[in-house]
Amino acid sequence: MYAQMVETGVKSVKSTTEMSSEEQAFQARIDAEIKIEPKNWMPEAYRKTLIRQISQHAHSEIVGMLPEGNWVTRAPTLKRKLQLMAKIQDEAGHGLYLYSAMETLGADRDEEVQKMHEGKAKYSSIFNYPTLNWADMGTIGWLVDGAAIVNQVPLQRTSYGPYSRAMIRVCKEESFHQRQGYEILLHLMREGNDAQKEMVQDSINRFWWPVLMMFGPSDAHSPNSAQSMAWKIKRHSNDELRQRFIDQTIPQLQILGCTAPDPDLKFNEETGHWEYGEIDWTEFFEVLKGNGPCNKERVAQRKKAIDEGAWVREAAVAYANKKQQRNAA
Ligand code: FAQ
Repeated sequence: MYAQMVETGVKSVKSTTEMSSEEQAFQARIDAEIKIEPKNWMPEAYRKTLIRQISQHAHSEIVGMLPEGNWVTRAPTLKRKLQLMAKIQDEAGHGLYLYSAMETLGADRDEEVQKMHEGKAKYSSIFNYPTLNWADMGTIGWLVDGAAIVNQVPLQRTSYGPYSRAMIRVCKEESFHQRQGYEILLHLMREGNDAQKEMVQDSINRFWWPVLMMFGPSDAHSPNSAQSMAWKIKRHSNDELRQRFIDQTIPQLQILGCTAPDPDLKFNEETGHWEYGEIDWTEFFEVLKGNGPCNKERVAQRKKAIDEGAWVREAAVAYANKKQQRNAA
């Protein structure tokens, strides 16, 4: 029941007695696991929270194409190049489903994209880190898509219908990405020379902590979690999902024959979970403020793509108008 979740975050959640009758009926629908659809009544704050989360998620998919796009021309074989291009195209598709889901809430796509370009809307912190070697393409698939799946599998059951349905397809594709990424690393570790193996370890060392940050601030510092869990937008807390990811990833790391750059990592026999060291939250919040290694470059690249694509959009609109006029004649 939602009232039991109130402790989870730092923003308080309305009790049933503080709710209007409309809000009570809305919450009862959520508690009964009935999806909220675009035409149903919803509190304005629910709509705004969803627009915030879904738009950030969409921006992440679109900006997330850039670090991998950096390696398309340098993929080691034709097969790897084709796989990488297909993966990047999938991420574009995810961005488009998500923008469409967001539009069902009455938000305007151009306005939301503009907010991201002006630094007023966030996208996932992970995409502000550079991709320095080929193994990064494996690490992104394995760890970044892997973390995205752990976060997104519960979102398949999120309370808003269009978001939940978009997540079902996205998760299927992300699972494939995770496997192809892991296969790149396994191949380098099993068939590669010493330099190639070192490249894998170097890549894991750079991405490990930023990937753990993808799940968001710790529960004690997550302002949105309590309300989002009460509304069943989020099904699990940030720390819960981070722990789930670590527990499922360490055995895969061991199979690779690599290590994590965390001296405090140890298995707790009693709890059955891996314990991990302190995350550098100062770094996380700096990245969120726009001061990560690649923030400026990523936003500049997205703006340039939008500006340079203006003629394509104008031509498409002109063509659509011409076709409409012809049909009317
Ligand atoms: N980066 O109160 P909370 C992918 C912000 S998709 C940047 O805990 P919430 C696929 C948060 O927005 C990756 N900002 O917030 C792919 C909030 O700021 P606000 C994206 C972050 O929303 C793979 C503030 O901190 N996935 O990788 C981050 O309840 C490979 C306080 O945080 C999604 O977006 C962060 N890591 O929980 C693509 C999944 N964490 O808005 C290409 C959907 C937190 O109040 C290649 N989103 N913040 O100003 C979610 O599940 C949630 O929004 C969380 C954050 C869990 C990310």
